Amino acid sequence: MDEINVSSFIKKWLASKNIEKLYINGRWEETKSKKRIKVKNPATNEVIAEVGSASKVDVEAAIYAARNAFDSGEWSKSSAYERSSLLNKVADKIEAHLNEFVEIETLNNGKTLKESKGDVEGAVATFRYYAAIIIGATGETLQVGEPFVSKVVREPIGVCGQIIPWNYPLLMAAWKLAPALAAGNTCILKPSEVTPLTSIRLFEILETLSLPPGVINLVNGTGNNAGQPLVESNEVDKIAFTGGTETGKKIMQHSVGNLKKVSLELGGKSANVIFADADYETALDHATFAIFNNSGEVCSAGSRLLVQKSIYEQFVKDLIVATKKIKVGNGFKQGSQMGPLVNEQQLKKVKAYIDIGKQEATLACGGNQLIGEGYEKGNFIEPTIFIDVDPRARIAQEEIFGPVLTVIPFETEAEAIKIANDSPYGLAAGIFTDDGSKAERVSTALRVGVTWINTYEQNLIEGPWGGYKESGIGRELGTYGLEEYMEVKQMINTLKVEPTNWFTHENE
Ligand code: TXE
Repeated sequence: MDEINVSSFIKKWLASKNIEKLYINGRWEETKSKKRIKVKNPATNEVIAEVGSASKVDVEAAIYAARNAFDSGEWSKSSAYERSSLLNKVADKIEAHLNEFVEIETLNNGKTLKESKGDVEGAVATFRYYAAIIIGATGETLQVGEPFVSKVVREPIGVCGQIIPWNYPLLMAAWKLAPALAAGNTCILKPSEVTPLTSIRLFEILETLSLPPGVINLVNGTGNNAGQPLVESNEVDKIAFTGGTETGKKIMQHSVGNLKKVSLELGGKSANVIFADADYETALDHATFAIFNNSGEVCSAGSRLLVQKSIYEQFVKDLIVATKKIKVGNGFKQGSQMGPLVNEQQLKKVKAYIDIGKQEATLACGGNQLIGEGYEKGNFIEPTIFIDVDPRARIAQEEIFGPVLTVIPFETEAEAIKIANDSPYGLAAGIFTDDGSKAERVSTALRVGVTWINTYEQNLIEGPWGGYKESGIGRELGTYGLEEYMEVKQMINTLKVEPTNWFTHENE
């Protein structure tokens, strides 16, 4: 193992018993299959742990536990105050163990310590946010006219299967668990088999908070063995998924049995539009951040950079200079600004797209895997830029999910909007301009779930997050994210208790 700064606690923890187990009905359980999944450090490709691989039987046990826990009402009918207080305790505990989470995330995902710290802080904030808003949640009384009284209440949906990816492992667990628990649901979390470690640590911490057994369950395993049984089960009332668009489509197909609620946060090919009147230095800085942060493994990465022709040549030159300065290295190493890709499979996918790009456009910088000293056998790749890209080229249309930027010139505002909207995805977009009205016009015209004006990748817990088109269904975060975990019930009462006499009168 690459042991740069890995604390002795983490080394011991990786060899501890819970790593191999699943958390079901309030206990750490051995998998029935006894199978294991090897978990690797992306900076070296060395195996750092072997986690349990759940089979259908294990997943069914978790579903049974979550079903019973929900139906018992102990959690689902508990007071909002009680749930809020629990979520605040989760936040406190994560904060108290912040450094552990940061190290585990960097070791397992490869991202830099700075990036991991941002994620862990984001997880803390998510638990605190839902702890706060659930206290103020209210229903509605409708003015429907006498003799009726109508009130609208929100209730938890039930058993929620939550399937998360590898790019923000702990943060995605928080985005799923916090609103679901706040609303009173019971949960079965299925982390990515590539990055299960921070979820295991999170459940060890949750265990100390004495939730009723079955309210939270953790099933590690592959998509087919552990994910699909959750999706197919008629005892699961909702699936919340973040991951690739193709997997999202499969999940929709497999969930039809009981018409469970499905929310999907999928891929993207987001446009970042730079107008000539933008603050030049700000736009340049955000353009690199938008694509190269988290090694480009971000659903909302600004992977299509649209630059107005009058500044195109200079902007591209400066972009290349800035990109060449990015220090790629082991996430633990001081000074590393961009870590490796998460695994060999992702590296292979990104390299294949670079090869396609070489046929379709001009490679302006990067394009190579990094090997040799400091890179060991890790999945390191240079930040890569293709320029003069045809908006219809594959590298401008398909999600690469790595540090590969496609730069496209445009002349007019109308052309920028047309190119930006020419995508099967619709997650996010950036707009850089000094003209407030233009920013507003473009923002309105774009078919995406989130727009950023003169900034990029600002994820606000208070606001809705999710995509148009093939970027998904439903929203996370904010009150919108809470609503996704609640059913709406209308309760109609009458001030006059009287029969309708519908069938006892002659037809008039
Ligand atoms: O993702 P998957 P993969 C995109 C990105 C990436 C591509 C493939 O383009 O290159 O997807 O990555 C579980 N039933 N994103 O294959 O398959 C799986 O175990 C139920 C974008 O790793 O989507 C994991 O827990 N579950 C994305 C989760 O789905 C299944 C983040 C995500 O894995 C399943 C990650 C099945 N049949 C990748 N098959 C984003 N939107 O941020 C897999 N899973």
